[in-house]
Amino acid sequence: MFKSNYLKNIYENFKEENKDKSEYLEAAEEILTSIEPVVMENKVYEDKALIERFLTPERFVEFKVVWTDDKGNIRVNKGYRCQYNSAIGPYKGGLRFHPSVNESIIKFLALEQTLKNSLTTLPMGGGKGGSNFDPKGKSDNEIMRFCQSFMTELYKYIGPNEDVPAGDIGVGGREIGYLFGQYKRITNDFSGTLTGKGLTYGGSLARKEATGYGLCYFVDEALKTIKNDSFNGKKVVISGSGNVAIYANEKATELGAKVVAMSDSNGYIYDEEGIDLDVIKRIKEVERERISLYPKYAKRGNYFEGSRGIWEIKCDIALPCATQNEIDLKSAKTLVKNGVILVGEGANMPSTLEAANYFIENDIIFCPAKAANAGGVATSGLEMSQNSLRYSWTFEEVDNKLKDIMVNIFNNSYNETLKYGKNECDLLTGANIAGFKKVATAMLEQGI
Ligand code: NDP
Ligand code: 2IT
Repeated sequence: MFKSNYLKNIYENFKEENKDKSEYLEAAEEILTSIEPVVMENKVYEDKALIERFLTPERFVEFKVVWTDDKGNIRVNKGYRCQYNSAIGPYKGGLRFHPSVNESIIKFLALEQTLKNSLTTLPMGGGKGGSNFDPKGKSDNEIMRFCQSFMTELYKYIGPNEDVPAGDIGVGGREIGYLFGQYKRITNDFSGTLTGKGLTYGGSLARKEATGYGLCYFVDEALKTIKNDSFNGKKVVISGSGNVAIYANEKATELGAKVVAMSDSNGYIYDEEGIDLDVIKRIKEVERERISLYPKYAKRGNYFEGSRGIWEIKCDIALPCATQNEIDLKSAKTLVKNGVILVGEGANMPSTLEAANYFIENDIIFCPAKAANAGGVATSGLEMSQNSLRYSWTFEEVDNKLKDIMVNIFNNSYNETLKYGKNECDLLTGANIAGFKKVATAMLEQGI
């Protein structure tokens, strides 16, 4: 698979050590494959054991989270924080609460985050954390007690110049509020140690919208540069109906597209008139309910069981915004057969490596997660700046900075794509190389 013996050995050892961690292995394989040409050109990486060092997290903590449910039962979950790389800034990355969370998922996300944060051009290292706690069906009080217990351990490892967590799947504004409250209670320190905070206590305007909006800014720039085209008049399918999916829908629609399908983990809705986003917001943000309610509330559209079926819908642009590995090779083939021209990843690693390669080989513009969804963490970086300045920028100021950052990420990735990619659509190679180079330079300059 690798031409370089150096990378071949590293990958074999990594595989042996992580054979039970499929997501982490997949992310590492993708990155190593992409950066191979620059590793071969720069002997210093091998001389300084840079790749072995890069692929080893600086710290990984696993801890117990004990809490009491509303019936008085004592419940136990696992908590994690992976502090992957601090070469370019304090660790930064979200917290995921989902029953599937384990060491493999946290490490894959932390590794991806390291390159993503580098791409933002802001000074942030990479980290990720979370728990196998399932927020579904829990009362507000249960969520609060869980968050308090989780933070009672996590606070030991984080701080505004050390590690700054934020949200991810299952962690939104409500959870960040409870986590922040407990952090402040324990440490007596009101600081920007978390991002995604509420607007009354240091949160940034446009952070809620940032990942979805940023994804659309990136996609629009890619369409303009590579195909002299835009979102205008395009038929779009978006998986998921959480934070990223909702605001991707909002911006794509504003840019002239028609979003005809969205999903949750149970199934998807199809509405050929274009999805009524107010109905989705009501179901997901207010009622915390299932997307199957859409046809009843909107009085149009249809619901189908099973979330994977969404990729059978004919569309011009597919924006996977739910979770990892939601597009396999079979779904990729269906999308290509149906004429998709661009895939923009709002979720982290939603396409399997086989699927991603299939898109690229078929000249489908492939906007990889670590570049295309970096608007969320970039705006978290802007929230950190505002907290340090003890100041807040207007929505337009933050949104304009976000737009500039996304265009910059596209240009930096695209420049490397033109040099090293399989073709112009291979933004995967370009993003990995652009993100990696900066981290590698910082690591080399800081010594071992
Ligand atoms: P939310 O919790 O707000 O929404 C997640 C959505 O994805 C829900 O619709 C959920 O459905 C669906 N989903 C979750 N797990 C699965 C699964 N195993 N199978 C099918 N559907 C699933 O999370 P976000 O919108 O914040 O995150 C979505 C993706 O975007 C994740 O990959 C995350 O890592 C990534 N991301 C998030 C950023 C952010 O700022 N929030 C920034 C960059 C990336 P259900 O309700 O049924 O569980
Ligand atoms: O995957 C991601 O980039 C996030 N969940 C956002 C992280 C952050 O620190 O805002």
